[in-house]
Amino acid sequence: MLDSQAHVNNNAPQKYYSGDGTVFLAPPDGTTNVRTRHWGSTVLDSSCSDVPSSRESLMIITRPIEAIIRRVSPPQSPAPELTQPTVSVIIPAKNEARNIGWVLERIPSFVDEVIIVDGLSNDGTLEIAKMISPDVVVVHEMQPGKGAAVRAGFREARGDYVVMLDADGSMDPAEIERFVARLDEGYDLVKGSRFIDGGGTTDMTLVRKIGNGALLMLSNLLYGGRFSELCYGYMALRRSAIPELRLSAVGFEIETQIVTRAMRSNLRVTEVASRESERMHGDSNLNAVRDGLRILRTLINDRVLPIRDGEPSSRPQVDRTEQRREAT
Ligand SMILES: Nc1nc2c(ncn2[C@@H]2O[C@H](COP(=O)(O)OP(=O)(O)OP(=O)(O)O)[C@@H](O)[C@H]2O)c(=O)[nH]1
Ligand SMILES: [Mg+2]
Repeated sequence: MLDSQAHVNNNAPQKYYSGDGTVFLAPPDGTTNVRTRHWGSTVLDSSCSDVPSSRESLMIITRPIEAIIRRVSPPQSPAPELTQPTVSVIIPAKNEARNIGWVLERIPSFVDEVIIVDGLSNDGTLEIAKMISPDVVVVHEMQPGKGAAVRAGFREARGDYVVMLDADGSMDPAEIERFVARLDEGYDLVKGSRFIDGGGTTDMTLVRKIGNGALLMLSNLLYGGRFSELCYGYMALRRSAIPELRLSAVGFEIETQIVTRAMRSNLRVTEVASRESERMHGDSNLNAVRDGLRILRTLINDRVLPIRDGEPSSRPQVDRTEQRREAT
């Protein structure tokens, strides 16, 4: 992931540049990677004192001019945040013992919190998860359904950003970085898409493709979006935007409801390319007809009915140990 290293200085943090322009900071003791990001072409990294002097001279001249321009022009994008937004990852899991290890091992090191929302698994999913990531937060959700699990995870998440992905090994956790990068740009909701350049899927039958396409067309028609994807569970949101969505979905219609409610609330929504593989092991929990109908009902209801607050599905038990970053 890190493709080059620059500016080694014993007293200052070490900077690493990733392929997408992200800057990583490693403290001098080398304990962990603390990520900073590029804001446009400016690197917000005041702690590093190794900027070339010719650049410094140029900045002395251009800074006052930039300040004047900033004062007279309206803000184009949110002001850069001074502290690094924290990232929570939510993973709904029901009997994913043979897949969860693969997922957890690939969670990027900049993620602050990983929450597994367990749906009464009886195959050792949690034991394996704890063995691989002892600091994982476990939410025990009694109510069946992916939607109930995702909502329980949202309630428990503490990060500024919340990313959701599946536990079956069909979504690559390395992609989290590109979702987070779009939230950094100011978007409230970032949807993974298998149908834009760079995306793809090997996990969709013809029936599912037709159903997904039809539901997508209806969704764009009803909500005025121009999206390429509807029923895909790799997404990232600003946590501050979640209460506005007033989510109530219980099953696989949760992803659709996140989109319909975001559109109704005029949130800033975008898509990023994502590649979906087949689930690694085990059986799907999705039933194309039953869940397709639930998605259709959600699309129509959310357009015509007033939105009511979603009730917490149950009172899930939560096992929380130390934060991920502290434990590394
Ligand atoms: N906690 C919880 N998680 C669930 C439940 N149903 C599904 N999940 C999880 O939600 C994610 C998506 O479910 P899948 O069965 O993979 O559904 P899908 O991806 O549409 O179907 P496939 O493409 O066949 O894998 C997986 O991580 C499941 O373990 C549930 O009732 N409770
Ligand atoms: Mg799956």
